[in-house]
Amino acid sequence: MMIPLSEFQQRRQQLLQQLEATGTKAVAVVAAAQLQTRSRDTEYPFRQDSDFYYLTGFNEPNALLVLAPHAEHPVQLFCQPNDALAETWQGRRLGIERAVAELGVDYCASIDDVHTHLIKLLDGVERVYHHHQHDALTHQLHAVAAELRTAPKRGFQAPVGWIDLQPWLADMRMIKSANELNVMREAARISVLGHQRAMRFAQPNRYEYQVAAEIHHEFAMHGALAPAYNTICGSGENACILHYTDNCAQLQDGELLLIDAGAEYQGYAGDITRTFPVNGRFAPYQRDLYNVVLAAQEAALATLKPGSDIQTALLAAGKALTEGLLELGILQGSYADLLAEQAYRRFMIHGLGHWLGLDVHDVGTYSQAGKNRPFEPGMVLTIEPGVYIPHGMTGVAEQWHGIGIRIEDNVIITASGYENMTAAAPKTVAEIEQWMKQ
Ligand SMILES: [Mn+2]
Repeated sequence: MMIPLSEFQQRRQQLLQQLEATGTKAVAVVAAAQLQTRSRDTEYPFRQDSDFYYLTGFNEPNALLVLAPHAEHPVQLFCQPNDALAETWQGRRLGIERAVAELGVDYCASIDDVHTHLIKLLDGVERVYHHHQHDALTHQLHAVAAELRTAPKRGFQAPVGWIDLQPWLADMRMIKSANELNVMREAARISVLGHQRAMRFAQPNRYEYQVAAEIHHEFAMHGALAPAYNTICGSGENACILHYTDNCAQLQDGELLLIDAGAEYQGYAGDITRTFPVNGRFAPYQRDLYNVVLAAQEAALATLKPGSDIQTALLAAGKALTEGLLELGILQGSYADLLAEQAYRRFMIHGLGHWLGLDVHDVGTYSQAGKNRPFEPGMVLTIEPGVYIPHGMTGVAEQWHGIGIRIEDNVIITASGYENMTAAAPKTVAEIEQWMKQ
């Protein structure tokens, strides 16, 4: 399961056409990610820039893609040349010749010579589209422009328009192709396996990081080399810390364990959350609150279809949460008032979901012309309501304190509704207890 070369070429063609459609002489420049130091001379595992990967499928640092519709070679890549000694130390490189053949670009040269090439490529260009948030690239392009500006007598003309490329790529990446959806189904499938394994493994006295290690092992055994983001294994009150990644506590009998973990497969993210009892059996009060969150998730999921939007899903989830929390006495008052003042928001401070793709919190706008962006087939998002009641929360009976529950699935908007890619991860109380008994 892979994105074929033709699809990467098609994406570059689309960008070339958009550049031409500006009616100006315009180029786009996209940089690869750089290695990040972890400690002294060791680095974090390399993760490619998502936009660069989306356009190239190329997984090396120190590379630059230039799209120049007016140039003799409209698609140009600059990358690390083959170097026997460097490759012996640091790893294999694709190299110049193979880059042309395997990545399907029109022209490739060494990244060491990129400045000279950029002088030629940017001379006489009116607009440069690039990622404004990439400081190193911005700096590099401005240095090229500065040089062009100093030599008008040689006929050089520096670009005058510097435009952020990110919105174009965000729009492209938002609607997933059939190939992307297949890769994402695989990321989802592997993510489900990780959660299933965690449920089998968890028991009192084991540690949160040991549960995380089980999940990562399962990911690797199914071809996902890394998690898509730092795995969250929060037992007891740790579940109330939304981005808890310490994962250092020992699991206690009687607590719930919240796991938010997803595999990265071929660059695409899975992002599942499940909450289950460490000892395999929900206490009655835990089950009751769990079912409130589950009902909210199901209510939100039921609204998903083309033309609807995330606000509609949130409204449905909010109603279910208000109803459920009122029934349990966690909220008190009239349903209508509580709903109107969004009283449930005290227990769920985060959003209901987010776009999902190459980035776990994927690119793409959530509103359009001041309105929520309507769903279209091929959009992928998470639906993840939660309830969190940390210790000391005033106005809530003490039996609820120290409990955090979130349930998250990954869905594709289809022509008629939605497809839940992560439905196989045990989710109802009965499914979870059954699974954990095995
Ligand atoms: Mn998420």
